Parts: sequence; C-alpha cells; structure tokens
Amino acid sequence: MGLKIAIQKSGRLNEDSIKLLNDCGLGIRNGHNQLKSKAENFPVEVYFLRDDDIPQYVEDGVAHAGIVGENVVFEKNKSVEVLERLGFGKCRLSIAIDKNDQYTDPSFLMNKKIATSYPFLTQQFLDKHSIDAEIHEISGSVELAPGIGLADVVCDLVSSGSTLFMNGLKEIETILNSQAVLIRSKNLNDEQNVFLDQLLFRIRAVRKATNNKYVLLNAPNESLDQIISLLPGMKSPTVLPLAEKGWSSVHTVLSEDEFWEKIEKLKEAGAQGILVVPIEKMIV
Ligand code: PRT
Ligand code: ZN
Repeated sequence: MGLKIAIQKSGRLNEDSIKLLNDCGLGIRNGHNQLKSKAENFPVEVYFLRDDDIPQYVEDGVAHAGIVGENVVFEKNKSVEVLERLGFGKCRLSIAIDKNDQYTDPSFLMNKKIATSYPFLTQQFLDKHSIDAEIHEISGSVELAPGIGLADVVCDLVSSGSTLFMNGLKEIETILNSQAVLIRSKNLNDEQNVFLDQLLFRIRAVRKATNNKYVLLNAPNESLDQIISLLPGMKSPTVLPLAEKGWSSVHTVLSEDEFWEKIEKLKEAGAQGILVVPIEKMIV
C-alpha cells in the first residue's frame, strides 16, 4: 500500500518539500491543482494540504508522515513524532513591540494586548514568565495590528526582519527557532515503518550531500603534510601524483561550515587550482 506523506499545497514550504522528495528519487509532480499525487519510483502517495492541517492528518494516521514547519508542529501540539530537521523554511517566532518603546524584560508585556497567529506558543511563553496579557488570535497580517490599534504587541514569524521594520516594530524576544521537519504518525505498521526508514535514509544522504562539498586541489609535495593535516576527508584525503614532478592532486570532502576558513588556510599552505564541486548524494 505504501506511505502517504503530507506536504504543503502551496506556499513557502511547497517547492523545497517537492525538491527534497525528488532529490530522494521519488519522482513527484507539483500538485497545485490536485489533492494527491503518486510518486513514480517509490511506494509513496503525496497529499497536498494547508500546512496548518498537516499535524492533525499525521496524528490521525490519514497521512503517515508530513513535512511542516516546527512552528506549526509545536503550535498545534498534536501527538506526532519529529523525525528529522530538513534545513529549509528557517524562521523564528518572535515578540515585537513599537520600535520607540523601551524594553528590559518580559514584565513589559504585563496587561498588554498581543496579536498573534500562534496563541498556544505565545501563552506558553507568557506562562513561563508568569505574565498576564491578553492574546488576540488573528490569522494573517499580524504586523499591522499595532498600527490599527488592535494590539500593543505582536508575536509573529520573522526571517529577514524587514516586515517588522517596515511596520515600525522591533523584535524583543525569540520564542522559537523553526525550520521544516519530517514528522511521523505514531501508529505505523511494519511495512510503513520500513518505507519510512528507507525514505529517511535517503533524506539524510541528500542533506549530508548539500552540507558538504567535494574539493580538489593541487599542492607541491613539500606542503602535502601540512595540507593533509588541515583536511578531514571521509576517511582520509585521496592523494594522487600529478604529471608535473613534485606536485600532487588532493581530493577531499569539506562541510559547508568549515569551508571558507579551510580554503584560506589551504591557500596559505601552498594549495593551488582549488576546485569545489557539489555532491549529489553522500552515504557514509
Ligand atoms: O496556505 P498555508 O496555510 O499552507 O500557508 P501559510 O500562509 O500558513 O504559510 P506560508 O507558506 O506563509 O509559510 C509556511 C511556513 O514557512 C511557515 O509555517 C514557516 O514554518 C515557514 N516560514 C519561513 C515562514 C517565513 N519563513 C516567513 N518569513 N512563514 C512566514 N513568514 C512570514 C511572516 O509571517 C511575516 O509575515 O514572512 C513575514 C516575515 O518575513 P521577513 O523576511 O520580512 O522577516
Ligand atoms: Zn498555514
């Protein structure tokens, strides 16, 4: 029967979700005008839903797994399991106030009106700091609420911060850092678990590959020891002689995080002709 996976129908997570599943070899077409679509190469059916509905579908087992922002997972507070962070859809849920107001600590929020689409997480934050405040749940354009006198404060998703800035607001507290995650239902049968494990294996290989680069460089033999000491490699770097005497070619894998710093050090150590190549899949 296979797996049913729920992803966002349209919006910020739609394209990256489809790309991830296709990088895993599933073969899915975009579902703008359809509710579901069968993968061509894997026993998976994809359901295209509003992101807000995904945790409920997964809790009920109507979808066996889903891709959705952590912000939605924690706000909906359904009984689902977060399996893996997926590295896209990054944002934070933050509290913001008038840019001219002085803020020192959460007691500022006492008896204020807070507009948000995230009442559960906002209340959780208030409770943690023993603050009494009034939450106004609104479903969109939260950042406009102070300007029209609906609220003093907002609690909304932020990525670049430009929406807050343009509305004369400033961020004062981050409640949650969020990104897209793979969630799963708690009631899967053995066959569904096997398929989901296979999919997770592929997702990890794709994610590892995007976080890593294949690096090739030329080095004079007298610098080889120093250069190799800078490089991790999957086991250890590959070293091959060049046609030109006294020179070698060194191949290795570097993670995105350490990449720029390492490249500088490699150049200082005498590396030349450095090539950086994307990796498609990485299985370690
Ligand atoms: O129709 P559906 O209900 O499925 O979609 P939606 O309108 O609820 O969600 P959508 O597509 O806007 O966002 C889906 C998910 O993307 C969110 O749940 C987050 O997990 C993630 N995400 C990442 C964001 C943002 N970044 C983001 N910047 N979701 C919303 N925003 C909005 C924010 O609400 C604010 O209005 O963008 C604005 C702020 O952006 P900056 O860059 O100006 O700070
Ligand atoms: Zn939504």
